[in-house]
Amino acid sequence: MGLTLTEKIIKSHLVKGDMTKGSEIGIRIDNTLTQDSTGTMAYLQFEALSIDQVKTKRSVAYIDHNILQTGPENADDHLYIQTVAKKHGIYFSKPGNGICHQVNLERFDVPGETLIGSDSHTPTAGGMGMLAIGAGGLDVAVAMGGGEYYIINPKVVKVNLKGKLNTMVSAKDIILEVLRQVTVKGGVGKVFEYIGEGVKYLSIPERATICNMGAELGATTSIFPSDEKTKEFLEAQGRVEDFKELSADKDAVYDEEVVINLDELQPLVACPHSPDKVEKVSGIKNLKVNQIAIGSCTNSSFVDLMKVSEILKGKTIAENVSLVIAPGSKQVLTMLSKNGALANLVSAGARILECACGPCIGMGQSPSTDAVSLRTFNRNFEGRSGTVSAKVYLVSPETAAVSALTGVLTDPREFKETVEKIEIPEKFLINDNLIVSPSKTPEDIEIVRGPNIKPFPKAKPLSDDITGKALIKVEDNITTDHIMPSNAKLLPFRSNIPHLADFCLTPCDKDFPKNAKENNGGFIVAGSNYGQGSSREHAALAPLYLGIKAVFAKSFARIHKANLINNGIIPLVFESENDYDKISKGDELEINDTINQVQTGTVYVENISKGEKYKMILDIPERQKDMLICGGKLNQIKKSEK
Ligand code: MIC
Ligand code: SF4
Repeated sequence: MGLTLTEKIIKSHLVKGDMTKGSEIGIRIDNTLTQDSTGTMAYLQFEALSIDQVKTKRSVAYIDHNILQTGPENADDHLYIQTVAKKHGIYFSKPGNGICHQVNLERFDVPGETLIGSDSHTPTAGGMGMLAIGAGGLDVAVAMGGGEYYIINPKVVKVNLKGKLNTMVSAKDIILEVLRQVTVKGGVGKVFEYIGEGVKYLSIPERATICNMGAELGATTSIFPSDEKTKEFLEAQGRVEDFKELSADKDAVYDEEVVINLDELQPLVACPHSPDKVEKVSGIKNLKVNQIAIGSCTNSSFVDLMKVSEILKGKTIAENVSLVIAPGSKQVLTMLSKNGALANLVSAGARILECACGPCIGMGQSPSTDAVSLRTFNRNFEGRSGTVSAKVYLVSPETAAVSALTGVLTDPREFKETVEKIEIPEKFLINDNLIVSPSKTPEDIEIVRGPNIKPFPKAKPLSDDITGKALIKVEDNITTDHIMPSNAKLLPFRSNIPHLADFCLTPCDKDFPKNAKENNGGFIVAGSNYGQGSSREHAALAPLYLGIKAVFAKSFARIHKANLINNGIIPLVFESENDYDKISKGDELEINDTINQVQTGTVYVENISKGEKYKMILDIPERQKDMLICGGKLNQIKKSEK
């Protein structure tokens, strides 16, 4: 029986476990990446491991998220990351060089290798035929130290791309269609492997767009084969030696299949407030638009922005629209400025932003009250833009550019002028002068720590009797943006958990932090897909700081669940979803004989206030059960070193 591409890469990197589907496996990690908003924590944790030099083939630290410098905090964190990187063998991509996933694609991704990153959109590298997975900072720290990375051996879904896209329909519409079919929770425990005749028409940045937004499916990752297009791209990036042809075996067996007829695909839009609320652009009439934002790690490549420039050339954006554009990298911005495309954008009325995440993570450009904002990004969770009442719609660059001209959401196929087909250039402009190499004399490097860098909270070994109140009860699909909001005011405190904790879960209940502190911690009760979205460990560290001992949910998102366990918080799943309805906020709850119960994988929770008992499931491997008993990953590592 043949293997899928996913299975081939896993097999060649397997260090723990076997290829049984659904069982836990440990894989060797060739590459890591971090960005600044999760990076400070990841490097503090790396330092706690006391390892001198990283043991990966390549590790890169990016500055791309926390780029607004309205006080010293972000700049201090940049300096900390720059010095810690230089000392420990890590490449450092300076602010201005671009968004981690875009730059990694251009300069570092290698087909067939593994990558984990402290960012949920790390799967972008799947466009290059890499097995690339988003993880919590601590898992990345351990991988930098040479430790394996653990996942549940995923199911592999074949996404069969039939036919060829029509003009003005693009890669973004493909992933929106996958999201429409599969939903934001349909991808948990799966890898989406793209095959079919449509693949050969998609360039690497287009494939990267699809894999990037595959994160919104809750998937482990997404991947494309490495073929002629991959070779062309690597050649144009001056690194053809990294090319290796890779594909699934002809007789590979897939666990599921999704079919997309590209010829029939239309421009799509994800409506507020979820990436899977997908509709046809042509079906939404007269939606007046206030803001349009083009960029983010999903759609900020050279090809994307060239298409936008072609559409805007010689025109002016509508009076009611504010258009902001953030190129994905210095390479993209330099090329646009050399070939004149930048002039087209600026003279049409675009406001050009730094090559960084920017508005995607609420770092400036928050829309006006109740505004409609069209974005080429990947997430439209409520409030993420920095304006709670804003309605964010996710679209392709073509839809965004045409709508910028009309001022209403417009099907780009209505744009009747000929837009030149944009191919990737034969040679990209290569200049790595903003990538700082690690030091050859690391002992001479002093790590600079600003006053904002506070020690992170550490979990304690599991106690046998846990009591506390149900401090909050939340519904389905609570995102990490709810649990640990991120915006221009809070992002500077990513290395200061005591400060952040005062905002934990406040979009759901503004008194949650106060309540948690007054009650000495307690429990969180949640619906399904709890913790979807980002990889930010802060969504576990802030609850840990507030004394949260366990979360009871109908189901969990993959990265958040791992982050909770890494930090000693027990993620329990209701055996019967009806029990969710029975618990009320404020109920006194108790878990007895916790250590034994954790070991068995079935945990009974007593509701003292109501005289009831609920059966909960802890469906995790032995390694993670032991981790909970030790009080998190760092304690487990310390124990194993004794
Ligand atoms: C995001 O898109 O939410 C982020 C910001 O890139 C996060 C990381 C973070 O919270 O810092 C992610 O996706 O992992
Ligand atoms: Fe940055 Fe947005 Fe991409 Fe996250 S999703 S890495 S914030 S551009």
